Amino acid sequence: MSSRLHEAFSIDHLLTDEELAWREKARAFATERILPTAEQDFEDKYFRTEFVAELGALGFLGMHLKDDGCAGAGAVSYGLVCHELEAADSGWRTFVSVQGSLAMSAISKFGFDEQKSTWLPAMARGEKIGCFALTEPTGGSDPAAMDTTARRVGDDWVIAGRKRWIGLAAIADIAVVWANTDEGVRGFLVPTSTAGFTATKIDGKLSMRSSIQCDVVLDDVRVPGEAILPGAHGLSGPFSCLNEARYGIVWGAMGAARSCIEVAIDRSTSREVFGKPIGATQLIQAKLADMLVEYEKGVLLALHLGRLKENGALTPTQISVGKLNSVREALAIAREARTILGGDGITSEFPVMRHMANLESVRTYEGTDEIHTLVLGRALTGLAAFA
Ligand code: TGC
Repeated sequence: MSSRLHEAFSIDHLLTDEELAWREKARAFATERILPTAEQDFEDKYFRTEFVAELGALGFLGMHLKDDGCAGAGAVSYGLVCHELEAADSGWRTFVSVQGSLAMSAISKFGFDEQKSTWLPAMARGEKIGCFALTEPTGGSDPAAMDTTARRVGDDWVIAGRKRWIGLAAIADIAVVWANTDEGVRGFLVPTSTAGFTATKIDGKLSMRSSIQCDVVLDDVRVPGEAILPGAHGLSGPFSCLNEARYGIVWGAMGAARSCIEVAIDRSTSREVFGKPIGATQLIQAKLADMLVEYEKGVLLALHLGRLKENGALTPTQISVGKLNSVREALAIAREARTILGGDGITSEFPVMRHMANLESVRTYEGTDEIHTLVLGRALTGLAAFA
């Protein structure tokens, strides 16, 4: 973190030594491993597979889970790690989210003991990769309308349907697949090597270019009866995993915002126009001040939600407040930072356009701005206005 931003706003005194240690580990990984190639990887659409085991060795995968092999860290520690990873690139916070908050959380919350012992330690080490197949090509906002089905055939289940925007699916070993059954929505653990399972990387993305999102086809994929996640009945199953991922985004998006503010401060003090540093002008200072105010509010909200989560008191409505605010304000900060950088701001010499492009995805996945707005509208009025 730049020293000027740190002096203006630091939450260090509100964090425990353990939380600060997690943050330092993540900051070091982000700085030493992700950042040196972040721009090039974004341009090349290159996913660095070697980081997966490194993230596992650092304890970041499923780090908030208490299961065997997982670090059992607190919610704030996890949030701080998301913050630091996303300050480098949203793609790596997304990786940790999909693996830990979605796939591993689903197994931890709803799995048989044997499913947990088979998958969770290996996933925590980064030896096995998971994905979370909920969203379908017809749209992600209304999972209740999903077309994917699972039907009983003897002791087995046969799953048929299509999924889209599934992070990591093409490199995953195991997919958590959500499907309609005659008893409502259920979750299944599907090894991606199962006949009929196909994952194809989605190309042509101008956002999240160094991370992997896929189309998935489930062509009568046959899995044994014990592939079902016994604890998940209905949509509250996948939604409770989405809560975990959305919580990580509350912290993560503010990390991307921080990176943009740091660059903007640096530019403001080093770039001269009309014979003086642009940061000596009132217009630039007003922009920087507004960015700082929103960043401070966003981080304090994330910390507040983290403490609520640690006390088991965090509600989905509060998560919607955080997800909506963090991503919306991070995008606004990125746009303002770009104006301070002038024309150079559109180049890959600076991380701002990369963050801005990535945040457009973050704004849409895990519940769009519009969905979270309507969740809040429903909480305030008691009236659902989704349809
Ligand atoms: P409704 O159908 O009425 O409720 C179904 C059940 O779910 C419960 N529920 C929740 N439970 C826990 N946490 C939440 N946040 C929950 N929200 C709803 C609800 O209580 C009910 O339970 P039960 O026991 O009565 O059956 O749904 P709703 O009217 O409450 O919600 C409507 C709406 C629009 C809020 C919901 O459909 C929604 O959140 N939509 C957005 C879904 C979304 O975020 N999709 C994007 C997922 S991202 C993705 O799939 C890609 S993964 C990332 C990657 O791979 O890269």
